[in-house]
Amino acid sequence: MIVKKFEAPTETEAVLKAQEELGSNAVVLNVKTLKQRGIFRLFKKDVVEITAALEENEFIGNMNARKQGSKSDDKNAGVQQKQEPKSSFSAVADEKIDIINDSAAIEEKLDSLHDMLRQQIKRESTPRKDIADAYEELSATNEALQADDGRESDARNGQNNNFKFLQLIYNKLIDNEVDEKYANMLIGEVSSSIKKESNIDSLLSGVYQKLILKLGEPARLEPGNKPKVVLFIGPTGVGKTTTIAKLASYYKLEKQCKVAFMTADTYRIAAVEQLNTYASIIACPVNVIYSADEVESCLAELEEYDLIFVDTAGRSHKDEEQMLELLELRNAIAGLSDKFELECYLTLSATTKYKDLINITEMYKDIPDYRIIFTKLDETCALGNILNIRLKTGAQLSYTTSGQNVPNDIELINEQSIAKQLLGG
Ligand SMILES: Nc1nc2c(ncn2[C@@H]2O[C@H](COP(=O)(O)OP(=O)(O)OP(=O)(O)O)[C@@H](O)[C@H]2O)c(=O)[nH]1
Ligand SMILES: [Mg+2]
Repeated sequence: MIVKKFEAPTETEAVLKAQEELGSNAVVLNVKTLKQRGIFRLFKKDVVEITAALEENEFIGNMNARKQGSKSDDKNAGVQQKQEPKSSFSAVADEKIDIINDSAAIEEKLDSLHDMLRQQIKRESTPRKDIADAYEELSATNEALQADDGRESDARNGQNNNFKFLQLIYNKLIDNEVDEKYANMLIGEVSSSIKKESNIDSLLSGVYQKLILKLGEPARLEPGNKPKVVLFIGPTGVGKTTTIAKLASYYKLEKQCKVAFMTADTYRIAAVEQLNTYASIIACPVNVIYSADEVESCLAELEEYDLIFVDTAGRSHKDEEQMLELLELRNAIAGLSDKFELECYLTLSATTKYKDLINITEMYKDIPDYRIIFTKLDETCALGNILNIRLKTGAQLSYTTSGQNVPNDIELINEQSIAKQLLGG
């Protein structure tokens, strides 16, 4: 892989520079703003530095195409061109660095990440060693490939293999619908810490650990010292009521908590009936409220309960009036903080397009301190949006649901399993 940094006043200009030099297939691995320091900052503007990369074979192809182009130009002009000194890129290309050409072999190895990471999680006491064990084979393959060609495995070959490997991980993240911005950030962070002695094991371990850190510790619903009001908000049909039923059943039946329901979803009779059905199965009271004014009196009746789950009507994130009503409801509950704790859960479907999720979270940005539940994981195979939304909102991830069965199809978010899927799924 050819890796090079380009500087320009804006990101777009830096990307154009990279494309001019490396070709249109160049991939941006990292974007950084370089601040001017000292006295220069008064006179010079900050510049954007991008790290761009391109596969050797594509680079060689581009170089050949350019050579062809310039040869025919020369012929046409009838001018004998003096041989230009080789740029560092063509020198690299000419050397035909002995990288792992068989990217399919590495892809296959990446696919087997599941097993490797499962082993790592099982033996958490020595995670680094497990990764090395699992990837020993891949490293051996690399060495064999280099030895086969009769070439020495020098430091540059090692570096190129590392960048090639990072490129494959980058592709995996994109396949799994991680936003390009976050994939670049992640790979950029790891690539900037590459050392001479880095190898595939340490890179994979680095990316995996960064993913886990970025996904963060999952936030579990816990009964508090005061009665806790657990408010569910989110777009229509994402599974708010079903998720409430799953959590309420768990806390009532497994944890012996005193559980009650309150619903503000009076837009549809079926919605109240749906909650009543679940409530009657687990024998919990249901209070219905029609506006935020009724919150205080309604909660006064539920003071002796540990958890009061509040269902709300699905809101179109495009309807600002509905969003205001929701905010009023939330604020009315928060206003009773001397008697009740409040925990708010924004419920999102993992099947929603990222662009729509961005709009949805924009509309809920006035609701402070919400946690996120992702539903319908069973209906998608790309989990990139979980990472995207976590990084976009900074909100803690909480639960995931993966089916319609109450109470079974819910679990505390498993950041290790999500990281595994993002890398290998
Ligand atoms: N496949 C799948 N379906 C789910 C999941 N969670 C909920 N559902 C289904 O999604 C549909 C909508 O669920 P609800 O719980 O009514 O959704 P809601 O957000 O309360 O909907 P509104 O109140 O209309 O806004 C139902 O058919 C649920 O069975 C899940 O994790 N996976
Ligand atoms: Mg509902």
